[in-house]
Amino acid sequence: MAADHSNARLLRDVPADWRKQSKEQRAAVNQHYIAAIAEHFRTTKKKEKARAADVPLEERLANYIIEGTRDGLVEDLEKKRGEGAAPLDIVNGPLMAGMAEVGRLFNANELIVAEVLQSAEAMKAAVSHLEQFMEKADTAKRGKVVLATVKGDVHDIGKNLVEIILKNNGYDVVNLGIKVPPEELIKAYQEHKPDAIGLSGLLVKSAQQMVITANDLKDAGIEIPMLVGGAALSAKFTQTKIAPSYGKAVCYAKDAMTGLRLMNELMDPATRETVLRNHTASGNGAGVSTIVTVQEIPAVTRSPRVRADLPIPTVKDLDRKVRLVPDLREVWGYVNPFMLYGRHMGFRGDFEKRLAERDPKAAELFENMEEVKKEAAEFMKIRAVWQFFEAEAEGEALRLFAPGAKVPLHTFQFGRQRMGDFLCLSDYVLPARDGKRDHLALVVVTAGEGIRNRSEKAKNEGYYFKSHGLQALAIETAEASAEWLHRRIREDWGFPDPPEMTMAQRFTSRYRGKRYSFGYPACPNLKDQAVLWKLLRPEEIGVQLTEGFMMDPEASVSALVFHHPDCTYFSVGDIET
Ligand code: B1M
Repeated sequence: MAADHSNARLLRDVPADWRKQSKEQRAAVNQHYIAAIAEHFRTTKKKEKARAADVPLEERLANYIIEGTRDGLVEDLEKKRGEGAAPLDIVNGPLMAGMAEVGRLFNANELIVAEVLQSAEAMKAAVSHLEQFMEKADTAKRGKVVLATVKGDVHDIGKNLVEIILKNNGYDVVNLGIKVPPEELIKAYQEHKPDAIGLSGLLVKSAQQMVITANDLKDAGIEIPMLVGGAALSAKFTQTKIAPSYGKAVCYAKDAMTGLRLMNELMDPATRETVLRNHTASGNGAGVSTIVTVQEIPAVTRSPRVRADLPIPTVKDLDRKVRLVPDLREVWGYVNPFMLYGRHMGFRGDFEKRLAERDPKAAELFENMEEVKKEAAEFMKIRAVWQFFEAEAEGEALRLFAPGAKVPLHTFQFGRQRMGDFLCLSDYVLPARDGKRDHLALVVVTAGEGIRNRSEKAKNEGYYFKSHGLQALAIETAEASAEWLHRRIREDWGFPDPPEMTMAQRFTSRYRGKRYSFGYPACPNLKDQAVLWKLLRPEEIGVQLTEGFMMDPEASVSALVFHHPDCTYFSVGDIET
């Protein structure tokens, strides 16, 4: 009790940034988490006990799936078989009922992605056990889907989540992988005769590739429904660009569960026609262009919001740096919990706060991710290449030079806002003064080496949480590495963060200067990635540029780093891509 009191006192004033916590505070925080986890498992056991003792067998089988647990599962499956139930009937009966309930609970915000993955793991374990007693001809399949990430795109994590959800809800999924050209999809269609084709992609460019792919599929005479998904896609783009290009039904799935719902509706004769009708556009999509709008150059050539009369900071050196970042744990301190636990693992609400309040869901997720980290620590590598370049700006042009050179190595042509503050990235480079130029840093970081294979292996073995967790950890480690390196670059520029700066402040970039990535709203032209490749040669850290200007491996980030204190995030609007 006394220890509890002193812990409470220590926890009351604990700083958010762990580096500012005393040894005692850190120990108290740890104890706090451990207590929350122990509490969680104590209550979980109770739940399982109640299930085992009081609940009828069919319901118990469904509960294994809903709760995502395998303890006692095989024993109960055997009991059910002992009652004379055919393996296929067990799958289609209580187990599928469990998965349906999982879907319902997820849609009602009662389950999170991490829990759905654990349910899928239980389902996979059950089906794997029953398969040995099934006839070859027995099939529990509700339909077949060919799934692929489009040409030029390396996005794997979203597509794989869809595969896991569909597979464990009774669908046969042929996952063709990433960077899949239309020809390969057409071949797969002929070979597998699927009921639907699912396309995935991360970037706007990939959404445009979907338009082209849809057109090629149409030309090959394919008419089955298509499902499309991805972060840069919208229902409107699907309806107005992809569907007309295909001429048949194209359904937008905002997440994996929506993909499942749409597949279920398509495979159900009672709902199929309505779904097809609602997702088919008229017109043939001809003339769909990859040009969104062509940007006009505004009359303003410098934003009045950005100061030009500041002293030019000096940089340490202009050498190209290629590094294996040794301290993975340190970089993990820069992972944004909102992204890792929230966006990717599905936790709703303030994860850190809920963890501190001993919320059992937060504690379990934290513990499970710690397991993933333990494994990742054995093989995950963070590699970085970066360099400061001399820079000069003129209007929207930004020129980069080799040290002291007169002729630029390259001139970027950025977009300028056509209203408001008329911002343009080139304004953030100070005019040369007294023979001295300003600088800009170019950066590429990756944490993706070996991730795809490891994640694929875990997925094939039915460890879905680990499979998804590894990919999520890798992509957020890439982002964290960029944050970590950016801090180091600020130090090299001579303006380290004040000691009182917290990680939360870093995540909202409350430091001097900003990091901009090609493809983001201030510099949307992805083709400029090719220039980065010429100047920085990131192949040396194992990152290749695809024909869609994406970085392979997926868990990679590129950026331009400016030091100007007036830097802000802004959008220049759509441009030619
Ligand atoms: Co970046 N990124 N990113 N990024 N990223 C976006 C997509 C962006 C919109 C941000 C922005 O501008 N505001 C922007 C794209 C804009 C554009 O295209 N011009 C962008 C950019 C530009 C980039 C880089 C190019 C930046 C750079 O470094 N120069 C770079 C590219 C990476 C590369 O080349 N390898 C990059 C990097 C990254 C990280 C690695 C740091 C990270 C991971 C990316 C990833 O997911 N692979 C990342 C993240 C996290 C994002 C945001 C914030 C979130 C993406 C996400 O949720 N991924 C995103 C902005 C945003 O959306 N708010 C952004 C998780 C994934 C599970 O979700 O892919 O949507 P998602 O999959 C879902 C659904 O879409 C659906 O189900 C899946 C599971 O629920 N679904 C289907 C998908 N496919 C389906 C198929 C189906 C059915 C459903 O068929 C049956």
